[in-house]
Formats: sequence, C-alpha cells, structure tokens
Amino acid sequence: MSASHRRARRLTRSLLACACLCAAAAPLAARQSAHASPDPAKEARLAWFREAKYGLFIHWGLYAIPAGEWKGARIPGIGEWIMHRARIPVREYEELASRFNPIKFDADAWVQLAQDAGMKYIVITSKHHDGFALFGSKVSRYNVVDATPFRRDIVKELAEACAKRGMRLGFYYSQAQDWHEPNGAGNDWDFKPNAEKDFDQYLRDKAYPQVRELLTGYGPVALVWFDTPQLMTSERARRFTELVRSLQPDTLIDGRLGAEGDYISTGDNIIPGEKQTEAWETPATINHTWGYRKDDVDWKNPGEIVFKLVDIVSKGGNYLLNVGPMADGVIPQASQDVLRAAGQWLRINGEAVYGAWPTPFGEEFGEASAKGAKDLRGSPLFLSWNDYRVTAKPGKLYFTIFVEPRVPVELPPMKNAVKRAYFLANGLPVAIAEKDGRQSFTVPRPILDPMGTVIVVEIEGERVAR
Ligand code: JFZ
Repeated sequence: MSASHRRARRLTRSLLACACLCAAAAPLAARQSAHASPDPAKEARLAWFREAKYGLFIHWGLYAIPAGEWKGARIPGIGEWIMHRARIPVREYEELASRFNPIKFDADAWVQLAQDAGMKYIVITSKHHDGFALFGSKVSRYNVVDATPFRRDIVKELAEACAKRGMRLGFYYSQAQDWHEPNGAGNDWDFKPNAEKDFDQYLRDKAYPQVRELLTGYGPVALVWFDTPQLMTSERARRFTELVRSLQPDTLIDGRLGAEGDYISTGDNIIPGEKQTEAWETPATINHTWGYRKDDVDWKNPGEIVFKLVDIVSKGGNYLLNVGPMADGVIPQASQDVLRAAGQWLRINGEAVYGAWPTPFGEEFGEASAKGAKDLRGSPLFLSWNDYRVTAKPGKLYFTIFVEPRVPVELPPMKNAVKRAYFLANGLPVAIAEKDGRQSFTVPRPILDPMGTVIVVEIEGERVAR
C-alpha cells in the first residue's frame, strides 16, 4: 500500500467515524495550499469537482414500486434495501420488473430540477445492490430495456438530457453486492454465503463488462460511484480502476471502490468537524432514505440544506444530495420544492459557494467543551457553533451568517488589511469597526436573509495571512 493510499485510508476512517478529527486533520489543515495532492493527473481530473460543490444523487430502481412495504407489511430501513431486509427471493423480486413502467419519467425535467437547484452534477444508480440495471445492458437481461414493459434506456435518456444542458453525469454502480446473482456479494437467502461464492465469476461475467458498457455507451462519464466494497481485494479493485482509466481517463472514482479513489466519500450524511485538504464528498439524504419510501416525508428544509452546503464548502468538500423518484418516474414534489428553494438562495449567493476555497480560519466551527464533557465514544465533546461559516476566493472572504448575531461579529485575527465589506445580495456596504486591534462588523436586524446572509469582506492580498 502506498503512503498516499494509507493516508487516504486513515482519513476515510476518521471521516467515517465522524470524530472531531482533531488529531487526523490538524497536519492536513496546517498545509496552506488547498491542493496539496502530489499527483498532478489526479488534481487535473478533480478540477471540475472542486469547483462544482453540489450534486444531485438519484436512487432509482425496482424498489420504488414496493416503496418500503412488502405484502402489506412495513419493512423498516432504507427503501432500496427492501429485498435484503425482507429476504425477498430473487424469483419474487424479479417480478417487479414486469411492473416497472414509469410513464411519467422525463429526463429533461430531472436535469431541469438539478439546474434549478443550483447543482452541477448528477449521479444516478445505474445498478444498485438488487442487481437491476437502469440501462440497456447486453451483459445481463435483468435491465430496464429487456425486462420491463417500459423498454426505454433510462440512463441513455438522462445522458442525452445532461449533454444537451451541459450537466455532468456520473454513475453509481454496485460493484460488489449483487443480490440477483448467485456469485454476487450479499444474497445469502437464495444463495451460498459470501465465503463460498465464486465472486470472480460474477465480476468477470457481470460487473466488469457492465462498467465497460457504462463507460463506452453513454458519452463522457463524470465519475463512477462504487459502493460497499465487500470481498473487494486490492487486486479486484484494481481491475475496475484500470477499466475506468483506460476507457475514460478523466472520469473520477469515488472513495468506496475498495482501493484508493480520486476523492474521499464520507459516511452517509456525515460532515467532518474540520476542513480537509483531500477532495471529499458527503453523500446525503433529503429525508431518511435513498430509494423512495412512501412513509418517509420528513424532508430537510431549505435552510438546513443551505447550512450543510456552506458548512461542507467551508471545509473543502462537496455535497451530493439525494432524491428518490417514485415508481411512475416523478421525483416527489415536496423534495423538488425544497431543492428549488435552496436553489433560489444559490442564485443570489452562489459566488460564496461555487469554486470557493475552504475557510482560512476554522475557529468558527466550534470549541471543545470547557466542562470536560465526553461524546458518545468517550472522546472530548466538541460543541459545534452554527453562527456563521467562511469561504474564500482570491482577495475575498465570504461570511455566511446563519444566526442573527447579538453582538458584533469579530473577524478572526489576520495580518491582511480589510479594504471594504458589503452584502453579497444587494451590494450595500457593511461598516467595519476596529477596537483594540480587532476588526468587527455589525449585522443589522432583522437579518437580511433567514436562510443565510452573505457578507463579502475584501482583503489586501490573495489569501489570508495569519
Ligand atoms: C450505501 C448503500 O448500501 C445504500 O443503499 C446507499 O446507496 C448509500 C449511498 O450507500 O450505504 C452505505 C455505505 C457506506 C456507509 C454507509 C452506508 N458508510 O461508509 O458509512
């Protein structure tokens, strides 16, 4: 294992653990450059990703039909896992394909939604753990074209709509778990336990060739989002890396292949406590499931989404936010409304997000509990502050204020002189006061935008000097 691989593994572990990362992140954060990776080809591949910040994840497949319910019983857990949770035999689950007929599916409308939301890339489940492909595969007939009355290649239609509208498209592909195949990982209710399977037969006959199909039949692929690397030795993973690199050298590989990818994927819905130097992405639900469940209507509100996005960007990451379309092809209206409301905020304040650097400070993230309280793992408790977050561009700092400050907001100490400050939304000036060598600004009440008010502070020099 290479040193950078080891570092990425360590970092992944700490991100997964959602620890406050003090130990793991400090040496990384101390590096001034936000782009410290020693691999120039990888940095070139990542350029668009570091700029984009915000993407739409789409979990769609046969599981949208049962939508969390099987034979009249509510099956708990995430919707796309229903086959596993209810131990549904392959022969029974397969019958869903003959009922999959999403006549309201409109690829253009989906891409339009992503654009209205201010998202810069889309990632769709080309094949999830249930093994069903949303594309016309020659490798397995268990796909949307050959096994459903719908007969349309969903991935192809989405790829065409994305190409037309300048939207990047990536493919989630479950490389290891495939509950439909006797030798795929994960299904031990129809088939033998993983340890007794001929996993390489499954890889050779389905997974490698399907990844090849995805990288040859659908135009430029922004990224492949591998997941849950059960049984993935580094040798098996390397074959996927070689396939992707040889067919489309610019395509990114996520952090869940089972070998080093181009960026780190955090645990689902996990946002690290501190900024990171390596490229990273938080995959997140907009309610509590990825695949559609009719009983989950607990949507995050637009303000929460804006906070999470700015929080993530201020720590150097990307936000991949999921929707679960229904069986008729429609993305639940409530989730569309939430995404568009957050998109409205981005239309005004996107300058603070797209292409922005992480915070040059970090003290705004919070403080260690002074009372010595411990978190659930027994580590020192970190008390997050949600008052504001900072992002940056050459010569500019963006303070996005989320909580109406009761006292003037003090700028963290820096050597740079402040040139001027103004509201991003309307350009009106914000007065900077100086007292005892500390600069501060006062936010008028009521706060301009309850979802987040951006104040731009222009400084002398490109970057903050501390
Ligand atoms: C996986 C899938 O099993 C799930 O269905 C969904 O597609 C999600 C995006 O990814 O679930 C995971 C994988 C990894 C972690 C958590 C859930 N993790 O590392 O914390």
